[in-house]
Amino acid sequence: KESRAKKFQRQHMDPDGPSNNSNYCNQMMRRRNMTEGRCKPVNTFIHEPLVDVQAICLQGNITCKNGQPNCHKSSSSMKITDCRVTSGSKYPNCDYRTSQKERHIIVACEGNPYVPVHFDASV
Ligand code: T3P
Repeated sequence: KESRAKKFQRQHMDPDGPSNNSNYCNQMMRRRNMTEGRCKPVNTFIHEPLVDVQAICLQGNITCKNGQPNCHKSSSSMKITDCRVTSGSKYPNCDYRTSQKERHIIVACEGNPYVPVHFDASV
């Protein structure tokens, strides 16, 4: 079974991206298997080295949106792409808007090694 850490990497890591095109989210959301069963409504890809994203877990704890204490905010801003399903999108034809941003990101970390398992927010 896919570990939570590997699932985070599949859903959120794209260190070599972004390809500078408006179809990025349509392609990547399908390629990373987030359009099976339903169109995942919101998903962020991070364009930074994995080690730099893993290092966010060393930052001080903050409270996650769900009230758990295991969230951590990046000390620097990171290159990200937000994918948001369009209002006209109809499963199984998942249609996404692609927006590139530079933001601090907040991730939840778990386990030993203590690594990112959930993307909480960008700020
Ligand atoms: P996951 O827990 O698999 O990382 O909050 C529900 C999902 O939406 C969650 O999936 C994270 C994802 N999400 C993003 O990827 N980017 C965002 O900016 C927000 C708010 C949520």
